[in-house]
Amino acid sequence: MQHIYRSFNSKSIFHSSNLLKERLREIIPIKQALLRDIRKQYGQKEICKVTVDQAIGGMRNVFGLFYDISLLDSKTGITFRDYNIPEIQEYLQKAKNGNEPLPEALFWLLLTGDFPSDQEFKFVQEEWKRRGELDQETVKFITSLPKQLHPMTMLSQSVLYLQKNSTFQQAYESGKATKPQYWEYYYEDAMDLVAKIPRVAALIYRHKYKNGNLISSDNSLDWAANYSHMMGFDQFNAYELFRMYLSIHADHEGGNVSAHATHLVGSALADQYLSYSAGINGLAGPLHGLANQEVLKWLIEIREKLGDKVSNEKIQEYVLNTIREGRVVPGYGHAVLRYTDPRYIHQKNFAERLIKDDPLVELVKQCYHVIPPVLKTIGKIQNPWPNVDAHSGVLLNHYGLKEFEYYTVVFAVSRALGCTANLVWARAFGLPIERPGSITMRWIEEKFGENQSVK
Ligand code: AMX
Repeated sequence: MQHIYRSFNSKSIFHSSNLLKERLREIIPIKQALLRDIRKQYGQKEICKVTVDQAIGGMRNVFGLFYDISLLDSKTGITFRDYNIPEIQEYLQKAKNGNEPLPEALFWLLLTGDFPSDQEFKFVQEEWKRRGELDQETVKFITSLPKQLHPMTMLSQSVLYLQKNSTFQQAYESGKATKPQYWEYYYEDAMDLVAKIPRVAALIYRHKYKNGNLISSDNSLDWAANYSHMMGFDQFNAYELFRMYLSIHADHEGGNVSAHATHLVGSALADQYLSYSAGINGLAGPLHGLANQEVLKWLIEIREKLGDKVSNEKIQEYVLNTIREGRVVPGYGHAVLRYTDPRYIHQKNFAERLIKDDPLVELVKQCYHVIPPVLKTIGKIQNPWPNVDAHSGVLLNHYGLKEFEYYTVVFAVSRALGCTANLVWARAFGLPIERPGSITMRWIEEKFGENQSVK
């Protein structure tokens, strides 16, 4: 417990030996000038038209958000600052004898657009160790949460509790923060929040499922491995799974519910804690991040109802029944992607490399061949292929994380990287409060109907 209780003495936020902040100080004026130029040159260009269907239908293919740190292509999937998943696996720092990218390095990439040098990578790692401890009151708050709460509810509440540490909120309230400095406070809050979030998440797990039998952090480990360790999973391959998982779920451009909710709330100058907790609440929806718990539930249900060795025909029938019952097939489909999610492929490769003879992993593999052809027969489904959530649960389950209700928390820990990095840039760019217009049925009828009274 010693590590968990030790409280952190914050240094001045303008401390000079802060490699990442120094790098941002160099880049931000350049990017600000670039954005000014872009607005000057292209500000009046039209990106796309918006139809009534799109306004009602969740704004698919309406490009109305500016989000600079990652981009999703419907065919090729996610790129983080222009690098796809195989590239980040190849170029980012890895653990000794490891194969998976380390989230510390990904965070540097998301914030700066550069792959970090070893020294820069080490800087982030050490900073997160230095900032990662939780004070005693926070530990007490988390370990007093009612155990019947969903772990995502516990996570959101814990992040809101941590808001007491927000340097931005304090500086704004005292009138000290000026607009050009906002990003610096958001940066400090991002570094604190990301450093602490694995401890918060592990405490929730041990409190809810392991009788409050807490495990101290081990600062000889990297950020992801330490999370795995504090959860109670100490095999090297479990560490590798956490490194991989926490890297590939970090960001998925700006329009998904968790990234967008964080960005939107942040646009009102709500600090990182308030904004990211809004993102967590969105991630807890079953059509978004909660799908990973739903997938495992669904797979276990198949095995319970149909036995260990399920035929392809039985799976097909099960899929059709799920749809007939008005449920979705979890882990399949996507609002943007139109092919198999590269994050799914990455996890599939991980499983093929490291996991032998796990019936649930085998079932996921079998589903990959069986489900898409069935979904293709349902005309309305735009994407019959698996998304990220179709695979992650069985991997976590394999290394001992059996409580599937908790899976979205691991997703949320990863999403902290993208959500908070984006907000640093949103403040650096001085983006305004978001306020799209909305319309009513009457407005539509009056605009397009015979009388056309709306201009
Ligand atoms: N099973 C059953 N029906 C599906 C389906 C699936 N996997 N995917 C789409 N559909 C249905 C939709 O519910 C919709 O039906 P409706 O018109 O009766 O409401 C219709 O097909 C058209 O949907 P779409 O345009 O293909 O997808 P969308 O953009 O509206 O929704 C998503 C995307 C992800 C919500 C949807 O595919 C879905 O519910 N998938 C299952 C849940 C899931 O895996 N979510 C995780 C997504 C990744 C993430 O955010 N973590």
